[in-house]
Amino acid sequence: MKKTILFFILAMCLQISFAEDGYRLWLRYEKVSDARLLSDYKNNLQHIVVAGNSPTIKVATDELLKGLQGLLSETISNSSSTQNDATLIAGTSATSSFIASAVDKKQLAQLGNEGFLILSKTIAGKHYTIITANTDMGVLYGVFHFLRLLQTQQSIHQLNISSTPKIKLRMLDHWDNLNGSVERGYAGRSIWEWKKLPDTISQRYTDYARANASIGINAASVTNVNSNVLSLSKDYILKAKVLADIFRPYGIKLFLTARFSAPVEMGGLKTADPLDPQVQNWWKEKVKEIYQSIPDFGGFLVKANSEGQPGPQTYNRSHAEGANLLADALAPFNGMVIWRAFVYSNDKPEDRFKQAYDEFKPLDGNFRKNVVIQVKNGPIDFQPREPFHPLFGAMPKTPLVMEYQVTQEYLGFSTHLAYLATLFKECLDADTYAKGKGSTVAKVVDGSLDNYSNTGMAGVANIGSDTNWCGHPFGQANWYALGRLAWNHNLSAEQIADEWIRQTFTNDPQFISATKKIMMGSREAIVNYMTPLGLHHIMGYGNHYGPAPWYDKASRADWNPVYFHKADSIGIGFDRKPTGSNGLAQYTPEVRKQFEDPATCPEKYLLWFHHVSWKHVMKSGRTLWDEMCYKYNEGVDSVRDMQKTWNSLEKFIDKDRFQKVQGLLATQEKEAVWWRDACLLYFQTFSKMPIPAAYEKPKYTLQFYEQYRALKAP
Ligand code: BDP
Repeated sequence: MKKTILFFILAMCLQISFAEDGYRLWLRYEKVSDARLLSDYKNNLQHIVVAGNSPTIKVATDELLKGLQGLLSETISNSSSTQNDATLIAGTSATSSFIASAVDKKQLAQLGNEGFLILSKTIAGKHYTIITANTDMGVLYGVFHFLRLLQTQQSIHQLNISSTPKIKLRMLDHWDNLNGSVERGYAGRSIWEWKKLPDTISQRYTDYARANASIGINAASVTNVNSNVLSLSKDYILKAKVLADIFRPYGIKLFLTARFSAPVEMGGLKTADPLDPQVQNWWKEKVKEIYQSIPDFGGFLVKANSEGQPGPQTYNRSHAEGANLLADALAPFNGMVIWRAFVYSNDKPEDRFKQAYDEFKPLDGNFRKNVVIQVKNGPIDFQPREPFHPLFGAMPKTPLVMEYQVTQEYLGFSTHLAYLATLFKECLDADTYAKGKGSTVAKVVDGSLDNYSNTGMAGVANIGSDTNWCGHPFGQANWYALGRLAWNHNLSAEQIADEWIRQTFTNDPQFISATKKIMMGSREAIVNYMTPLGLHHIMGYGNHYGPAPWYDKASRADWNPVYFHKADSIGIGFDRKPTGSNGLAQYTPEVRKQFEDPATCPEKYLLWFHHVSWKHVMKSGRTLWDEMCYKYNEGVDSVRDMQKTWNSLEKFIDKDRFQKVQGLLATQEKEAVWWRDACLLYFQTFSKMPIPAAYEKPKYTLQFYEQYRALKAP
């Protein structure tokens, strides 16, 4: 069926006003402010045809209608008209004979299942815009991209866009518990209302799927990696089915976390040993049951033998044996296992930096074809800055999926403004030297270095039931950036910020350039006032909020900040050279050499790898201690600059969001000072050196900060 949509231009423009509460994310479709462009769009987008009748095409049609209605500010209605009237045609060669004859087959052949083309064509003197793909899902991605062009006020003449995702699995991992709480979630409760499912269906599920599709995200694991066996029960499978049914037209596959001990806890077996035939059978039956309800179920995401989670090692089996057990059960249905490398043992005194590599590197080549290993960007744990994880480049026979943390567990929750695309890119651009110069992490993750076909990039979601989804209005940018980078990691952090600002706020050039400056510097500001020069994991114990470099009471050594900074009267930093833990040995010789020599180690990583004397002379000519004072102060100053810049932008945007960001920046400034003063006072007890007179003096004593609870997160 071909659907033709005709625009009726009303004399009166319909003004629909929305509260700027952030709910609409980057899909606001406000009227185009540039009059010339608006009239050009109106002239060229009078008649549209979206060919096909699948649920995905229905979504694409609705989206185009909604988008154009908002952007052109015209009332739009569907009307039956012939394709000849159309100036914008979307569909596949299978659903549109016009497209079949107008589009080069060779161009289409390069698109795969998800890519799309957006083309300007003049045929018989008439100008057409064509959005096409090999699948309806590709068409939907194309529609979203086209709307992005309009929202960012770009010309729609001479379009020749061919876009295919560089990464296959583009995923959000929700650490959401079945009781509605969200582990490390700072934007309200879980959006999944498990108690009310399957009978009550929140509109938010559709809005979530739509937002994800608009940035290319095609997979979601909806339950916490610290998993509850109940999510595999019959009742919960039926609840999950409702979500999967909603996600399907948007091209999103649902994944669940699997608790390794489920055969015991749920199946009543005596063991969960992966080599036990009864255990194997239990998983086969369970998987079959899931596929009966969710025929396109994505598979399992598994955290095993880490931080108290059950796993194969409980039965003296390896991670490969554990992963393969689930992989064999999923294989007949094309399901996959995403097995996490975030593993560290309770009883090994080994440097945590080294444990994932030690565990997984020897298993390279032992995993089934439908297993991928999900590796955090850095070797410790989602710190404001980490060097890249040494596993990248070290497992040529095993696809490695990148795991980022979008939720700001270690970067000030949803109170601090942190644009994370710069962090994501820093890791992707790092050179592993696995196959010589240019073997970047990006090439490992997109499969081009080692020819992986199962590629993936995942982010731990920052989404919750807050009206604006992510708590901080700028938190949305990180969800957006994850999707855009997973689609095309060649985009720069700046380009992504630019797109996001235009769609989320305004196309005003002054606002864009000022806001981009805030965003681009925001993560570095946090690094500076929390953990400069390679310090890491010195946050509050448990909640990971606020400074607690002095903390040494945790039951495990490596849950204590003192374990990570190792400050003493001589200096500070974690020696990971052969004289220390030798964690550096896990990198290729080229990388190791660079980090091993304090003279060539980038100073941003210095204390990751070296225990450095307080008097060590830095590149700036300052001593390490003075440099630390400088960096902590620089962090605070950056936040103050961000405030100043933001305050100058009031006239460009709505009051709601302006004031919300203004308030959050005020809190961030206080907390940056808290971080600076607490850390400098504490480290000063070792350095015994003065804070240079040019800097603000700490307002309180170290004792005060050690007992400080007022700003502590719950
Ligand atoms: C740590 C979090 C913890 C997660 C863990 C993980 O503090 O809540 O369960 O990561 O990734 O950073 O499994």
